Amino acid sequence: MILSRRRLLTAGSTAFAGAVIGAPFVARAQQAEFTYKYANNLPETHPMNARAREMAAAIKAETNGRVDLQIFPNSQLGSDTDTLSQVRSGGVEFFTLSGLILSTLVPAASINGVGFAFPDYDSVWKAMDGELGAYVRGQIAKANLVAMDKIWDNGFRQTTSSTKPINTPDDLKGFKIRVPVSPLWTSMYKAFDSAPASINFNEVYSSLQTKVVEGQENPLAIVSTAKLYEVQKYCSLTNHMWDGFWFLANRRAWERLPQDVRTIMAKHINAAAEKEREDVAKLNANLQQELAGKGLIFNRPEAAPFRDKLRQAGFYAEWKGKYGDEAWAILEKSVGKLV
Ligand code: X2X
Repeated sequence: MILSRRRLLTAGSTAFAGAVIGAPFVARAQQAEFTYKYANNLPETHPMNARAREMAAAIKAETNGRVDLQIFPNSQLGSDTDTLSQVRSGGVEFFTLSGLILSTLVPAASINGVGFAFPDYDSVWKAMDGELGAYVRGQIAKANLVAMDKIWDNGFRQTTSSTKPINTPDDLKGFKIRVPVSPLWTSMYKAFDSAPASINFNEVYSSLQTKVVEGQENPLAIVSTAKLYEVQKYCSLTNHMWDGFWFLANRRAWERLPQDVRTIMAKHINAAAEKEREDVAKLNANLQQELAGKGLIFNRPEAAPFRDKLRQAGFYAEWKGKYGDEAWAILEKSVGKLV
């Protein structure tokens, strides 16, 4: 059958129209229903941001594009102190923050950072995924923030210096050390008769470079990814504190999300936390050789003299009084008697 040119064009246009109208609507890149900001203070190369990027992609996929979680690493939206204000006001919807810095708002949140308390990762996760973590999340909820169930890992903190290794508590006397903005950090180094300077992380590298401070303390994964080895000479494996990051949500922003979206997001955020923990523990266990290759000189001091000095200075008794008997009892269940 020979179709006239007119018939073909008519048929073609009808077919085309049918194809467009009848075919399932091919979604343009669907505009997200919820575009939320997640801020953190770590370098893009830190496992936290690698896992966060995976997490954001998984959330977008499982919500069919309804949620676009935008990641702002490296204190891009402001210092920790600024960003804590923003997550409280809703300027950002999510923020990962050390409980020790959060303690400026939620005092109990620093309890996992009590000096020389946790001996190893087994005791850390038993506490933070158990009774102590639940207690702290309950306290955080009273500040109108939501903390996801799984805390992210920062690691056991080590002491770096441009002037000398730290072998004994006496080496900390007069030591000009940067500490994050947190009453517990300041209190601990004052108990060692050091000279602690409270500085947000985004100013640490320059403070070390200009010798405003001699040293700082952080897990090896941070010393490496923030390139602190470029401005430090010694690294003393003091293991003086375990520190983590609560994945915090602004309550109003979190509750604006439909329940099914919240369930999907919480699942992927907590799964990312558990993968990040594995990454960080591996990094912290294997980085010493790499950092020594970059010039850092390592030593491993005994912990007992430091713990004895804190006890003699009344540090543990002071913080037992600040946290209260209930919280302190939960901590000692995990780490043994401290006072
Ligand atoms: O500020 C620090 O030292 C850091 C990056 O470890 C924290 O966020 C607590």
